Amino acid sequence: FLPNPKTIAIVGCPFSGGQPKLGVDKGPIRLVEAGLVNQLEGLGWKVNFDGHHQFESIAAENDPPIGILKNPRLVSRVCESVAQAVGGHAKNGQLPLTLGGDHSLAMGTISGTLDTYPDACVVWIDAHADINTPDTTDSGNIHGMPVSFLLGIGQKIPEFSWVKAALRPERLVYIGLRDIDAGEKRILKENKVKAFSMHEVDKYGIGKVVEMALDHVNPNRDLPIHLSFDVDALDPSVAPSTGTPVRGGLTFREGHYICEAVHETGLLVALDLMEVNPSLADAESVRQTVAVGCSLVRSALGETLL
Ligand code: HAR
Ligand code: MN
Ligand code: MN
Ligand code: MN
Repeated sequence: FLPNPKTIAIVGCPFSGGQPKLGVDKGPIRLVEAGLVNQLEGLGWKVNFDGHHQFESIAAENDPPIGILKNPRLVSRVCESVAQAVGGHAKNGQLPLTLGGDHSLAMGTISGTLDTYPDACVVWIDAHADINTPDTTDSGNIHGMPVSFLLGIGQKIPEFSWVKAALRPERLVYIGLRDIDAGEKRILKENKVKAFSMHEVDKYGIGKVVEMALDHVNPNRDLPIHLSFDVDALDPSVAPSTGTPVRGGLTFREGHYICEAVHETGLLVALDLMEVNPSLADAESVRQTVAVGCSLVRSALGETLL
């Protein structure tokens, strides 16, 4: 899908408004400081990075909760601007790499991808399904909800009317789930969304799980792929610096294998790396989490072991 010379557009999104913990807005800055641009150039990509996005200008000064949704206008406007950035880069034939920031941002990134590639499928790697609706959320944190907005399920909030319900449930697959709310379990069943939890990773092994996941969303291996990777999919021993760690996660190799296998399809058109929070845990844990974030991105963009 991508023209030569192959170009990555880094969309740095220092944003934390989809959840309450400060510091996740520093994730993209730390990932770039760790040398990500040079690393991707080393893989043969041209890298377009013109600085992190500035969301201060769209900060809503008066943003009371809607229902229990926190920072709703801010999240909506930031995601709308991210959708435009991602969509613009994709339409220019570049591969948008969005660095979060919290996972509410994927409402924007996936909207931008689907606006450019309406047939794209989404591979969502996460401990969480992020599919609560405004009716089912217990926390009111919008980072637990972006998928429901993309699918167009649940109560409609006028402030989010720009989000097209462009994602079809059969074009979505999860890997790594292990912390799903009761309401989310019901939504997954009702909409027949395919999900491979850690149980299936244990049972079949990661190689088979990725094959089954791609067979579901991309049976002929001809549709564009958007890979949205929440670093908390990894086990907390591998990626400790994240806001909602859940034990029993993907190993270092399982996480990388997913990225390598998606790269091997040749179908990747957009990539998100989300929820790195350099303010959580000690300095060595932060270094480790930032390093694994960079290395997942490199694997998805062509780094091989041999
Ligand atoms: N399901 C819970 C909620 O809706 C927790 C969501 C935590 N989400 C993330 N993103 N860290 O995957 O609040
Ligand atoms: Mn840009
Ligand atoms: Mn997530
Ligand atoms: Mn998560």
